[in-house]
Amino acid sequence: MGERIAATVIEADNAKRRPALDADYAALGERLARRGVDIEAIRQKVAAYGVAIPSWGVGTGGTRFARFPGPGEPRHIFDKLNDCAVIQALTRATPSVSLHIPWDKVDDLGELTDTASTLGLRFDAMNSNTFQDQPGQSHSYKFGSLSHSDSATRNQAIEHNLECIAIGKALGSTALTVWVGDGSNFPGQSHFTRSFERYLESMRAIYADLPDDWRVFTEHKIFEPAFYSTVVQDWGTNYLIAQELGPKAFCLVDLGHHAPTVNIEMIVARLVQFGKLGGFHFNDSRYGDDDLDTGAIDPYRLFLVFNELVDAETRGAKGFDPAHMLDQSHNVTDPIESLMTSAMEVQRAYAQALIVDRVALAAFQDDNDALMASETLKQAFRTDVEPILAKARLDAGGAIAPVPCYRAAGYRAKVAAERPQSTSLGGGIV
Ligand code: LRH
Ligand code: MN
Ligand code: MN
Repeated sequence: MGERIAATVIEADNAKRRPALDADYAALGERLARRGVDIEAIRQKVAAYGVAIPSWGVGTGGTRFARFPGPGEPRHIFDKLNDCAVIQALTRATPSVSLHIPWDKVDDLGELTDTASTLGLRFDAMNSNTFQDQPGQSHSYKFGSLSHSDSATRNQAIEHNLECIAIGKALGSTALTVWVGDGSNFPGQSHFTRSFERYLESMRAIYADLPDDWRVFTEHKIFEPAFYSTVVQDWGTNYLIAQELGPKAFCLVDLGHHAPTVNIEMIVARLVQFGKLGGFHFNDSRYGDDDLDTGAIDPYRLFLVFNELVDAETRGAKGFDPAHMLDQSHNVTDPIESLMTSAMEVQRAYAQALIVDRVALAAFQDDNDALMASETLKQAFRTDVEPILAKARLDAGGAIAPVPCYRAAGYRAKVAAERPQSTSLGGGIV
């Protein structure tokens, strides 16, 4: 298709909003200056920040019960890349895409690389998939993959991960994310120790194939699809995996993969402290792995996670270089609008964390002044940093207000005319 979002639409929409933004930015700049914060320094950091879009996020997801496909759903990886390019054009916060194999059919790697570079997109971590059976597959993952009791099934799962690395190498990716659905539904169904030993042995084979400049991220999840036990259930097991495998192995924290009351920001701090925080799958949830839009339910928790990240960045924590990705699934919204909103929420949490008065916070912590320590965080969280985000987008050629601008551009209607209505109604997406 021709121009995805006409530059003239962005310019016209920005022109309307520019006077208000300039006034708001100046007012916020004054307010922050009174707190000793230089707004320009914050804007530069925000402008340099990026979060990867999951290729699977631009389609409509579903629940275990149903899927309600939206208009203009991407048909293949090239449509998905176009949608990702729209998100990046408007938000300037999402320069890369995280692929999922074999959900993304990548037959022509040259064409894929060319398309991505024409669209100005890079490839982030590769995601493997051994939690579903694919047509023609020799061995079923019904009872597990990398930890399966049958070695031929484990080997098939290992081979798939090696293929993901090979594809990623051709695309310029430098990381592999491994999440397995392995686990059990009944007490006694599987032997905890033996299945974890088998998982580790399989992961060692994958690790051995990692190029020198690659990292592997293992992703834990407390439950689902297995409902009694999962092999990689929590950050403790995840940390053990990273320790066992070696220096290129790190833990990935998906915000939806913990028990509802778990203190995720503290897990982040622990993994940072021991040099094993690999990255994030950002999303939000209320009950389980809800995969709701990032910051939709508990933006304060997202801020507290970023508070730990900025703390680590500020004190130059050793080996600190986490990957940032979204991982969400959309049932009732236009996925492009949801992903844009989520990318901006992540950026907002980052900006708010950047303006925390860390000197004051440390002093309150040393004095055991619980109330003022908490208020110091709250002061940053309550600050409306939107003008900083909007200015960063504007300066980079993006939209001051991405969602209204996207609607004004009529992109969804245009692609709906080109892409046949999806008829896939089944549920079962993770
Ligand atoms: C599992 C998960 C994992 C998968 C993705 C589709 O719940 O978070 O990251 O790859 O969902
Ligand atoms: Mn995930
Ligand atoms: Mn998940």
